[in-house]
Amino acid sequence: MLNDFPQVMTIAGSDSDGSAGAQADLNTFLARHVYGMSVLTACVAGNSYGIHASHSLPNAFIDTEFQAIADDFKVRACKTGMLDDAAIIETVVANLKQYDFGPLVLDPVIVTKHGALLLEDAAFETLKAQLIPLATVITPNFYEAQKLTNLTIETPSDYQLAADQLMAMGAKNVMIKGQHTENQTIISDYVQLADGQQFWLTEDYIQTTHINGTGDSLSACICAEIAKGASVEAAIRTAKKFVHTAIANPIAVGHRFGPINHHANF
Ligand code: PXL
Repeated sequence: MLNDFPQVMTIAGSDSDGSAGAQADLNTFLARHVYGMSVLTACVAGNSYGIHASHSLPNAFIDTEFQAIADDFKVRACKTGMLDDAAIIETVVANLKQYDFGPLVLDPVIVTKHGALLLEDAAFETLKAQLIPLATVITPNFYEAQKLTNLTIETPSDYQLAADQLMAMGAKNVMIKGQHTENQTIISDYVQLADGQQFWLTEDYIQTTHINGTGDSLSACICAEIAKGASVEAAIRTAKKFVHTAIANPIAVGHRFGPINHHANF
């Protein structure tokens, strides 16, 4: 066998309700026609009401997950999601340096939209110093970009400043997902690329409670497109549209904050 079907890997937490984390990533990989694998870092007991418990997996086991994939598969691109603590970040960094898993899309997951912490405070410095330098693309939301740069982001030039800082930390390309404030009918994300391009991606804002897994799916889609040979710019543009379609066509699942709809993209 040539092992040449496009293969990707997510390094993320499992979310039991299927709306976010590794489950959202794998749904996205399927929808984008790549073969998806997962290195699980943690298991979260969650549903549409929120997160009820979370346990990280042992570092030695995470090491073995990486090794099992590296020994057998040809991963063309990978992404990170929930990493939980500094020791897990160090394990992930060591494995990314040991093996060639292709370009890394780093989704710096810190806290869920509903306030649950997915990365310990003490892990920020490790994330900045060790993982960001390995990132081909970093996709913070507005809140995560502020936490990582210590900036207050309000104006378009604040977004640019934050992206400059993330690039100075070593990220090659940056997409900062914009804030949505009340009465805003559009939502814009800021993109700054290694080749110097800077642009905004804008879509209509959709009023819905079904947005779980949005950031996970966006970064997973960028990862999938890069694995198939797309440029970073094309991958980011495709991912923005992919997520918009999945939000614009909600499915009735759960009672409260539901998932985006990956089926809408088949
Ligand atoms: O969407 C952020 C996220 C990432 N990873 C896991 C999660 C969540 C949100 O609930 O549970 C495992």
